[in-house]
Amino acid sequence: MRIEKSVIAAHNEKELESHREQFSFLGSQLEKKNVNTEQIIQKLIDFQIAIPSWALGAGATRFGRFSIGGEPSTLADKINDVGIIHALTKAAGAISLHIPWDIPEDTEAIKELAATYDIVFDAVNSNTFQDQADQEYSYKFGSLSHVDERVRRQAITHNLKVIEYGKALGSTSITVWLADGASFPGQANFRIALQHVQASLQEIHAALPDDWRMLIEYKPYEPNFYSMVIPDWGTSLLLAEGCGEKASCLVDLGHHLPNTNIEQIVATLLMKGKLGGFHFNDSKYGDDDLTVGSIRPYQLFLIFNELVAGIDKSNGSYPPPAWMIDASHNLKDPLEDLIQSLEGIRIAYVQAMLINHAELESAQQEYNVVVCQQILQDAFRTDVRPIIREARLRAGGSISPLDLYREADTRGHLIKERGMKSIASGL
Ligand code: PSV
Ligand code: MN
Repeated sequence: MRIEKSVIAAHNEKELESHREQFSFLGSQLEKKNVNTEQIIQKLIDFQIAIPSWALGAGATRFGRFSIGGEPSTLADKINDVGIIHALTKAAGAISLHIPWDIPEDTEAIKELAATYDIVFDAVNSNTFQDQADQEYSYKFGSLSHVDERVRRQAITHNLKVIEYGKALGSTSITVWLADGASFPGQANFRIALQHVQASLQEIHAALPDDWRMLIEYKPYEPNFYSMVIPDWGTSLLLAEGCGEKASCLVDLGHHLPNTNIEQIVATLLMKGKLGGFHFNDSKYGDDDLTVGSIRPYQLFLIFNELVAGIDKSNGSYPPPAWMIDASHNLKDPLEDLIQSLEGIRIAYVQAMLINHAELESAQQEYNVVVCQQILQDAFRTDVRPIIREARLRAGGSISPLDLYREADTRGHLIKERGMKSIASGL
């Protein structure tokens, strides 16, 4: 199923008058504060977020999985689903593949299909956290950190193969996330495990094409519960620096212990030029993979404040991080959930762009704590949704993507096409 431009235009027509009123009111309010709304809209139109190929079907907890019907069971179906999201939002012009869940059999045909939806291929992800039917050695006790050289070799070879798939698709980065670690004290030698991972990553890094990046993702626990070999941003940075120029860190919002100051981590990595990628989601306790902005929208806004400030300060010398949503959907229709996540991300981004950094910096210089807070909260409490709707409208998307998704009975059509029992590969 495709959402045709004419359907979007007809739906927009109904909403146009009310949208224009809201946008012009907000525009005049912001003008008084010297905010350049036009510039913000352009930045928003350019800001594209990748959809992970594994988040398009029903997720699961270890207690159960509830199918939603019409799930995409092939890579082509997954691209089609991202195409629907992108047609509606004009914010998701990229897909991120996880290998071997999504091995493209006919790369050219897949690329052509993606191009018809205006979708490019973002980071490719390797998977050495599960065993595959045809693999010789098990990853039960680890992969790049394993004590057995043959297991490490197998995992390195897999990563090199993932780079080859990525090259064929036009990706320019690989994300490495390791489940390696230990669930019991004494189970593993911390130093040896880290040395193995460093050496393995160096080998993968050496195989990267010139214009590629390797993004090293960290996570404090799960699936291992006592220690992970790459538990935090510090270890990720240490490994990235040990690899070289093309290696950097990937921040997944769900991969922090409760109350960690993620915005400070973001600022530090940006300062070091080592923030390479971002996985958006939201959480209350752990790696809950919930809809972006559903639990802690203020934290997301503070993170975007650091991103906007850090990237702007670099005056274009800093390649923007690879942006991706990494979520899982147990209760909602995944496409609706992803549309909500995109909205949450874009709201935080626009609010952060409202902050007058010169004013904030001078208030910081004077330790004017009250004004500092005021500047941030004034931006956070602005309802910027009319700007987001305007950006979507100008880019050819829908003013109200979620409403149109439902009115067009998109899930109903997908169920008719694919049946109730189709299952998406992934977690
Ligand atoms: C691990 O929790 C993670 O965040 C990594 O990015 C994986 O690639 C992804 O989720 C899917 O398991
Ligand atoms: Mn992730």
